Amino acid sequence: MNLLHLFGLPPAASTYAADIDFGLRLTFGAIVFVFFSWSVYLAYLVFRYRNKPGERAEYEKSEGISKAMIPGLVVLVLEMILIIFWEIPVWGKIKEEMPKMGDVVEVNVLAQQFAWNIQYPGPDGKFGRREQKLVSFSNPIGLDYNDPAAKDDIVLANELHLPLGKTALIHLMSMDVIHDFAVPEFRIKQDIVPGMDIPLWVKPTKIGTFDLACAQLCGFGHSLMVGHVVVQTPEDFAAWLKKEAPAPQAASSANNF
Ligand SMILES: [Cu+2]
Repeated sequence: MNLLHLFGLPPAASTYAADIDFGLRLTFGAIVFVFFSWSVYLAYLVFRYRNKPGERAEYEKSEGISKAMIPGLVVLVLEMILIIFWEIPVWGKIKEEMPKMGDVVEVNVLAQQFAWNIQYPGPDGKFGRREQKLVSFSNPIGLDYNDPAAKDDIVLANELHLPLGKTALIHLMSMDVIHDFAVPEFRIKQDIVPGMDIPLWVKPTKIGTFDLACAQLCGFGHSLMVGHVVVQTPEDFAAWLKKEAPAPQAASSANNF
């Protein structure tokens, strides 16, 4: 039986999911080991130094490192090794090494109370200008259709499509309060802070539909803020993009709102 299922982890569907899972298992294993060895040691001490007739407690001043501190120091050293040689490199890979522009799928994710707005730049590869005063029911992200770059943009609600095996660069932005982009299968959880464009990359490794949840209590409808991530083959993704592309006249009529 796969131990991961015991921990209730969902299937892993991104290139760095295995690194995160390794960390989870290592941390869990280490905690189990420390807990049981400490319990045995504690039981031994309770028995060894139990109250006996005619014996009084002794207190001695310890200077420097005493023997009793050794287990704590061992744990400290192991934690330092874990942080320096595992956590920092993995964190750096995920959060600092942003993919090079060019062969990536770029998409804007604009979170709002209580929905996920998804914006693809369209064939021109450029996101259209957005302006807050243009936000309306029919134009939830305030896209400025006078901007030529906006004409072919694709705007969707609660459905993020990504191609399999291709790096996606996701720009996380909020239109109101702090939200959090969480896709458990990708092992991603990233806060979205108003006024910031927070880049996040992911390379999906599994075809499927995964939940996109808001992991930051963001208001009354927080629990309803659920979207989906649909991972498709690159061919299906390209066909889907083509199907979703706005017709030129649709773009100009949207201008009248
Ligand atoms: Cu939210």
